[in-house]
Amino acid sequence: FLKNMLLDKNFQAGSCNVNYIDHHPDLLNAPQIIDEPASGLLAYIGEVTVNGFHGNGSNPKPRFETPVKLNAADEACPSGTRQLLEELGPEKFSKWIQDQKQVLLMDTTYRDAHQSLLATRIRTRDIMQAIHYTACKVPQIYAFEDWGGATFDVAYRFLDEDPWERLRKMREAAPNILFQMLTRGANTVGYTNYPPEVVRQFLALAAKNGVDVFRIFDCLNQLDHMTLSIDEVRKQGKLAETAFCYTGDILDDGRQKYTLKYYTNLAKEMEKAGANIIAIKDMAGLLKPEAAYTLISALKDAVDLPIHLHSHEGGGCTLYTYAKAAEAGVDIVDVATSALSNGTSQPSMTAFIQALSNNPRQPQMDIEELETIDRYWQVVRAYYAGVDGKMTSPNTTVFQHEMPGGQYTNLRQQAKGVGLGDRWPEVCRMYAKVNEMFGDVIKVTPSSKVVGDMTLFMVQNNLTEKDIYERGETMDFPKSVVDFFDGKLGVPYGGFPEKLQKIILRGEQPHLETPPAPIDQEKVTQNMKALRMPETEEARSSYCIYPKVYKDYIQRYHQYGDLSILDTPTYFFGMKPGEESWLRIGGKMVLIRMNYITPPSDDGFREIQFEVNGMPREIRVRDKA
Ligand code: 3PY
Ligand code: ZN
Repeated sequence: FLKNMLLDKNFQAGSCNVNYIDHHPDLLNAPQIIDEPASGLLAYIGEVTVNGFHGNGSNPKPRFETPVKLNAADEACPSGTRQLLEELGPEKFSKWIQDQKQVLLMDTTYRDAHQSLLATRIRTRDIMQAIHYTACKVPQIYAFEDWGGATFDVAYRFLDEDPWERLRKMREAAPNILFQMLTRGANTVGYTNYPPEVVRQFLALAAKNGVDVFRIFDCLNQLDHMTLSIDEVRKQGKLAETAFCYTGDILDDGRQKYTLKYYTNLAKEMEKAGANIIAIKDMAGLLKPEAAYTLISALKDAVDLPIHLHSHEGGGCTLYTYAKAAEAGVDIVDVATSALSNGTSQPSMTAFIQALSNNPRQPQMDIEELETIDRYWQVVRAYYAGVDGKMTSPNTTVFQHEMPGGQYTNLRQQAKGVGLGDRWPEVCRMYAKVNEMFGDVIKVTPSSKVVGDMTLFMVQNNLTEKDIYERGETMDFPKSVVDFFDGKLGVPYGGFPEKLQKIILRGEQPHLETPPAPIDQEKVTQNMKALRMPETEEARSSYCIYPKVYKDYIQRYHQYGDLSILDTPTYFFGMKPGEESWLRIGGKMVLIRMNYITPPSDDGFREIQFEVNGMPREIRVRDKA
């Protein structure tokens, strides 16, 4: 009876009362058929329990604290910057920004903070427990940076999630605060240049699904790689924030490739190209306090646009830098919830607010609410311990190697993967050397990956700069390095170092002006049909940008169903015998219980018995250990 009761549609919908059984005697009859959608989920839970996440070996499921419930389900969000943008339009809105006395805050918790600390792994489910509450209780936040950068491919690649779906869900939960995304100019959210129609379609869809502000940058600060995106964003009636990447040190006489004039000229060109906001993208956290004061003061004179400062805490000076930036008149700074701040991430939002006490530019918002929200993230961060670089203290070596915050932990992980874990300081020194060999380039995705790949190549093979110049013509350089010198990402400021370029391209001429090949849309349609992909424009855009990643995601989706409904500990670790979990599948509540797992049989399979709404279900999983 209990099983039938649990399977009953009205019971599942919650519309039954204590007399229910009197009116439904049929529930006392034979068991009902169990929903099929659970099959894929059981297969996934079985697989991750036995073989670990992505087959990386099973780990005992830790006991996690229960995060504080951020409950504002019955509240409507007060109006915020999004309504203001709708009312004023982009031009007047950017004037409104400039008129604000307080420094405005962009909260990067949902994008760069976890990209920099947790390999971009925070799942939609965990975001959704916080975003509505935050939008309701702290509606003074200028924007959430919550999409783009690495969140797009990581969602498909490692989280079995659809990034478009994430965007729509967040939009519904936080309709009042601007959503900002990071887009890499002609690379959008990928690592290579895409044809114009792919870039335009992607941006138009991002706008349609909920992005209001687009931070557009190019990894070599090449403005002509950004203009098409600026044009499309403006066409969509959204805000074009153009970012120049900051590297070097404008106040260091010994580092005068990227001068104050270089940056102010770039900002002027960006203003002419149609930017609504200028961002300083200090991806490695190299901008020191006095330099920030000088740079921001000069930018305020050079352009009539809001100045938005993005930096990382890596070296430990950034909160101080932000204070000097505030003094110089910066309009917006990027901060994150404390639990996901510092290390290689942004400075803490509440620390910044506190630091500006008694300063007329102090942001005014409910600090206690921000602290409550932060308590939620303190617990949730623990789910991601497996990818957490646990960079908690300042690391001033960043001023030598200049690795972007988002790259540091990744490259360290990669170095460990190829056996260079205990040679990490050497890797950092080599990174700086490679940068010098490349002519001092801007290092940010994807150019930072090129420098990183060359670095690992040289350390792994015990090569020196001299070896490259003497024997380089016989070496097989990483593909990203060859492509870079072939001009696939564009031309670095000041050009390529010719001698090295000749060696790497083995004397061939670079293909500097070759535009990316147009996409055969007919073929795309055929492939999408054959692979049973959804017939949506968003699916097409994802497939054009990431054909393999998207194909793999769809295959796993067909195999397992929607895995985003699993709680994060279950998604990463599976279940333990005796554990139960309520899931909402297709609008119905389903209770899954794991009863037992057998040891591997002679043929290497384990049997797992589950109960789904009280009905036993057995599956077999091959133990790959
Ligand atoms: C990205 O491109 O994802 C970045 O965060 C660069 O800093
Ligand atoms: Zn960043």
